[in-house]
Amino acid sequence: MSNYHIKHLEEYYKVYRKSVREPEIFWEEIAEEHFSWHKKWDKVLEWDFTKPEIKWFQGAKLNITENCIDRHLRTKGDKTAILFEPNDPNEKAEHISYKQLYERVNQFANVLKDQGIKKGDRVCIYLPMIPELAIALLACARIGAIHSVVFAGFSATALSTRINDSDCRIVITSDGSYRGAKTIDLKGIVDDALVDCPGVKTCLVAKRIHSKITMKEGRDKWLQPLLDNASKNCEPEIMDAEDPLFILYTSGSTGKPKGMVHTTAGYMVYTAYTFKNVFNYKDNDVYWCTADIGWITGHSYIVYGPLANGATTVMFEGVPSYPDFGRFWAIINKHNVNQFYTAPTAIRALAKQSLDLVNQHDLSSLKVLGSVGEPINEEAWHWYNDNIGQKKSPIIDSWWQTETGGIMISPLPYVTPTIPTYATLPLPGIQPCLMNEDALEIKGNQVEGRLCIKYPWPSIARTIWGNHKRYKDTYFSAYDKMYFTGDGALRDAVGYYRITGRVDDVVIVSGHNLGTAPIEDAINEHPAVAESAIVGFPHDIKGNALYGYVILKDVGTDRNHDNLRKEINQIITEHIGPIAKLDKIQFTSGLPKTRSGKIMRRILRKIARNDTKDLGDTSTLLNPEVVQEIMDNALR
Ligand code: 7RM
Repeated sequence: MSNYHIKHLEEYYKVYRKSVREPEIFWEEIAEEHFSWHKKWDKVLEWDFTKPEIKWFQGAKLNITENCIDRHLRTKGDKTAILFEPNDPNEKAEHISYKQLYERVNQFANVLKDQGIKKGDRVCIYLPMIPELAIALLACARIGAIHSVVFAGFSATALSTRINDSDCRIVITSDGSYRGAKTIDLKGIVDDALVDCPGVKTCLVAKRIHSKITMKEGRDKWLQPLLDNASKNCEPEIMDAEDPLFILYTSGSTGKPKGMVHTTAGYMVYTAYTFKNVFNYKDNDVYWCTADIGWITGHSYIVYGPLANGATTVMFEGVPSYPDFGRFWAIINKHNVNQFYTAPTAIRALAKQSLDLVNQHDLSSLKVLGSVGEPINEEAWHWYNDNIGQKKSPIIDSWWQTETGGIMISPLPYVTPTIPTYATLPLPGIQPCLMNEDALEIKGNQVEGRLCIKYPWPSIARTIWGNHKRYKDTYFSAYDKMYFTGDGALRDAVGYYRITGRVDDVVIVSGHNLGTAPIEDAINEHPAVAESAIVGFPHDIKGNALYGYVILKDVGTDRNHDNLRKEINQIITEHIGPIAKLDKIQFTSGLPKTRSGKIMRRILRKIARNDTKDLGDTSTLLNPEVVQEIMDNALR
């Protein structure tokens, strides 16, 4: 018997040791006992981090939707699979049973087939958090098409870049979306994006807000009538273990977004196993992750991980502040949520509100509280623990990445003793290590370094779509035969990990990873901007916010600075999305540069965070005089 569900700390250590000593046997046992396969694998793992090449369960044949849906039908056909809570609290929640999910996924899969979509084709999904979103992912997986979900907060430019990068044939969207009291014209954004996407022949449109939109003849089709006419049966495409399941874009510190490719069997096994253990999910529990399915957290822990376990997973369309800041707590109360998984930025925003908004609601159903996306600060941890968990629900500070596919370092509830701000221990199968500046491993405890992973795990991304070299350069070149995470971490006296944050030019704003370079590229397109540099600085609610230093062209210097700031943020909104707007924009005559022309961001970061006592070594600067000017005019 495999140790699918770990129940106490000693067992964790025992299982962990086994997973390191005999990783293939460890994963093979889990894969054999908990999933259905058309054919078992010939080899559990083949890997080479120098190429890099990673293959799990090679030779196996399966379809992930059979594992997420079909195999639950006999015992759980009437159980709620997806519990949809609409934006408007007065609109009825929708309980979609496993049986209904089966039918709706198959209908959607048949619609995609009718539109000519085949195994291996890329399908772009640009939808709000409505059931069609989860169903669209599963419909793609049913027929072996590769989904590429683009978060519906991204702009038209960001959308078209992603569509073109992976050469999507079709886009699935809706007429619009609800966001609190507002509506958003999603279809209009898609129309703008598709001007630049000659490869897209079809756009399927779900009706959500019933707004007046224009439908382009020959390209745009209403989804619902097609679904209504489609058969509720669709034979699953039998996939190879290593066939791509999806592409999900994540921003890097430089260049265009990276289309991380996740494959089928390993991703399924790992997300299912970690869901069960990290959330201690029991058969009749109601589980809720507040992320958007546009991010990896939604893929792995709203859709695939929960459904692979036959769970009830809540999908919430709205925002935490509508109709008031008590909405999350009202939903927990209404649906008797047992496991709640959210982000520190949301916790901090909610902690600023009156406690009455919490105390009006009965939160006694809660058993596990999760946190993900960025380091959770001690104050937020305690607020969450005291007021939401009433000190009875363990806080699961789970560290992982789009690239890792699933949770990597995390306490297990009722197993691992927690400490605020610590993600604690690696999950079974995960072998983290810390590296120093000289690329040597730092052994022992009470040490700090750059976080790497030494050994493959089943859900690691296999490549960057269309650019394997970039995959190698980004993740496998900094340290020999290691996956480099881009994060710094420390390991304490008992071996617990605390993630200290990014060590590259990615800033996490409200839980969204933002590479600074693409934002700089966007604002440099403003006709008055000569050059710019963006850094992060700490922010009460967002965790980090963005601070831009901008050099204007001569022609721009007489312009009204406040108007320029608005225009710069407008350009960012158009190129990337409103999440990437700058909180502060300082106009300057120069940027501190080394002789080789590199901007010394370290100095700009210190100025932005008002920590200028020791700027460190500035002797290699070409223009040291500009540092004083920037400090004198810094925005506080
Ligand atoms: C799941 C997700 C990945 C980056 C990662 C970290 C940061 C995520 C935590 C965290 C501290 C955590 N994927 N991060 N979780 N930092 N503690 N529990 O967020 O690709 O969008 O972001 O997020 O820097 O590298 S992601």
